[in-house]
Amino acid sequence: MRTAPTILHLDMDAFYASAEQAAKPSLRGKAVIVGGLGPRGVVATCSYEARVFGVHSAMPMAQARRLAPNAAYLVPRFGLYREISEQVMGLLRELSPLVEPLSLDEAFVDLEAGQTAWDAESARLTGVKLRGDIRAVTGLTGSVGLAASKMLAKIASEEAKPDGLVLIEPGTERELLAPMSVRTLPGVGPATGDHLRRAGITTVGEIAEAGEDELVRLLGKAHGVALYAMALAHDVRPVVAERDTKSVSVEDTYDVDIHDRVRVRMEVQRLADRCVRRLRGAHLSGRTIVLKVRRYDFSTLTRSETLRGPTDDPAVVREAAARLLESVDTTGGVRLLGVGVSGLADYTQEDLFAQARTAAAAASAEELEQAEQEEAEEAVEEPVPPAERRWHAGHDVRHAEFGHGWVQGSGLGRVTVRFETPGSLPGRVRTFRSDDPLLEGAEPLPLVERRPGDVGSSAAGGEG
Ligand code: DCP
Ligand code: MG
Repeated sequence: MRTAPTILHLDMDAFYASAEQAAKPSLRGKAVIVGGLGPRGVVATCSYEARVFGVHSAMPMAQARRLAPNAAYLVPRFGLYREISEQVMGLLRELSPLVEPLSLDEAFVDLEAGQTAWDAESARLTGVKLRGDIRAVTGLTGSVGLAASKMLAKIASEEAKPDGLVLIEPGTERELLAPMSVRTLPGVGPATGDHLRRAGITTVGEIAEAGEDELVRLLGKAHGVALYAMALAHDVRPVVAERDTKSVSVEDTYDVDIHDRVRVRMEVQRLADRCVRRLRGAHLSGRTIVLKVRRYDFSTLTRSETLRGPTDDPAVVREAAARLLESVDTTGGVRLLGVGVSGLADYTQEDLFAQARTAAAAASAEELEQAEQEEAEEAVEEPVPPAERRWHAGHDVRHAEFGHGWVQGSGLGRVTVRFETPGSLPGRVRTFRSDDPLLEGAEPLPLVERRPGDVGSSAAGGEG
């Protein structure tokens, strides 16, 4: 294990909720809850102001409404969060080639590998500067943990929350871990926690005292040995940069859950086409088609089908993805879909597929181009025709007379809009008929105004 605290873990604070507060001045300092607002919706996250009422991620929305009836309830805007995430990951990649993203708002960085830190002091300075840069570029706060291992760096950032930095000096790890709950350790969920508690073990220190043999008796060889090592703060897992290409995949998260089965099928076809374009772009073909579905309640399924040989034929990938979809129940709504191809070969076995390529398959190349065209057009068009437009709480709108705002609520043929922007003072509310022709959907505005020469302008285009 290394001897300097040069592994950094970053985790943005109340990520989706903070982004919404930054976008909507009237919500700053207030309880904000982001998630599915339908009858079976769950909380994605909430602001720290809402957490004092006991609201937390993955809680049923109905329960959150009972606990915090006066909070602002918003539908997530994944496009916005993804953009912010890219800015943040760009800043991390300026620190090191070894950046391991764990989710949109969380990543490990090996500072030593980037030569941006070599001891406690340089690591702390790098962490402080990073937090400042994140603030300047995104307008949001992130918490930083620094330690000599991934496990401790993550524990440190958790301790630092919200809006802080904690550095764990190498050598102090065991002392620090000892009084903490066993649940702090990675891989200890409710079941293992209960199991240990029945054996009288509730803290990390008690695991260390119990000894490896006892842990193995309690939890079996693999889990016991691993847990004992973690209790002693032994963790030599390296920071791994985004993996070498073992698969090519594309996915989309939807701002609003898709309930309509026909629409789900259409999206899967579109993703299959996009995936094949990527595959062809990289001069690859693959044997295994993978479908990924995340449902309204965050349960995530993957289904796969392996073909006899590798393909880069859009018709074949589409058909396989469609078949896989038929085995997945999507009635509660779908928030993410993905299509991937793995089992890659770096050539196309044209001859193998020669027999399979029918006139239809030949035509599909054309269709593919057409789909591409359509996708490009879609980007500039209103996604939903005005006649059947639905107003989603939290989404941006533009009124021809009153300017930019966001939907505060809607129903009974009315929509209430608050007119404010990230840089404005808290704005006023006005109510319109939901078919008001002067009102239209709008794209999110940047949270921080960009000026040429800002750190942001280099980060925005940053890549690994
Ligand atoms: N998220 C989600 N559903 C969950 C957990 C998280 O949709 N069950 C989303 C919303 C979060 C984001 O992922 O904003 C990041 O998750 P975190 O666990 O890091 O939670 P936050 O960033 O919201 O809060 P914290 O300050 O505790 O990190
Ligand atoms: Mg977070």
